[in-house]
Amino acid sequence: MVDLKEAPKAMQLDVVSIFPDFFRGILDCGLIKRAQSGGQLRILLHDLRDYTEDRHRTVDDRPFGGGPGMVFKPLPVFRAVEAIKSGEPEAAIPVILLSPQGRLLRQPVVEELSRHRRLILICGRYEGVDERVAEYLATDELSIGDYILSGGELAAAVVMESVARLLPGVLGNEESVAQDSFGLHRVPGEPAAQGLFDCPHYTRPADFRGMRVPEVLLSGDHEEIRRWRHRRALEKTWRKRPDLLNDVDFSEEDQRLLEELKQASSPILSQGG
Ligand code: 9D3
Repeated sequence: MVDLKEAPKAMQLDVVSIFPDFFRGILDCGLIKRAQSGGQLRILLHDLRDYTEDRHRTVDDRPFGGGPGMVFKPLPVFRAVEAIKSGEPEAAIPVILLSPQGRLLRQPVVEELSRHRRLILICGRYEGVDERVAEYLATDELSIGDYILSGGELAAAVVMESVARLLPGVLGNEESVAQDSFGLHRVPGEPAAQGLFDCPHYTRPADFRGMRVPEVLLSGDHEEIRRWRHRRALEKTWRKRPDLLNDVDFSEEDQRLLEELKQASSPILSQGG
């Protein structure tokens, strides 16, 4: 008999999509597979067509008021979510609609999601989903970035992986320790993704077709290496994503370092943050 109180805390993701097969390869590989076999994650795929009520299993219809394309009908989506929630006494499960109009998925949002015991993910397609789904059924609307996809499936997969790696026990010791071992300056309580970029990494050979690994890394001087890595992390962030630096609380030493870097180089490209 399994004692439920002792069972590992696991997260369950219920995904509603017209292409459940899209996720098969993702569930069977790498970190997400490991999280599932380790018992930290359970992913249930639901075919939206199973929740239709007509003979043709129709999920979409033409938009009221005219215009091109098709819109997901509300009924199958509502029925799917109601069926998934049934058996859950208290229905406080977040219902997340993946949509280009959603709030942007960034690491703090991923952290927030990872604290729930269950999530329901709804993948839209076509021109979109009947607005009543966003207004009355979904508790949250998420986008993974400002570019156009054909549907929410890829976005749901991004949510899956980014959340799975935060579940306790999913990352191996090496990986999680590696995240913290560089002594980089970060926003307290936030992971590297919201702080600074990592420093550059190199492996053997030390000379690859005349492209040499920075000498300091071969020196064995660990204090010198630590300072070099920190400086390069600051520099890389300043050059590639200067917007990220706005969110970081720097020590006085780092502020001096940054001023130096800003004198010496300019951003390669500016991206909106
Ligand atoms: C051609 C229709 N578009 C008008 C500009 C609106 C539109 C509706 C539905 C565009 C894309 C989609 C399908 N995309 C998603 O469902 C989606 C998405 C995305 O496209 N980009 C970033 N994140 C996400 S999350 C879901």
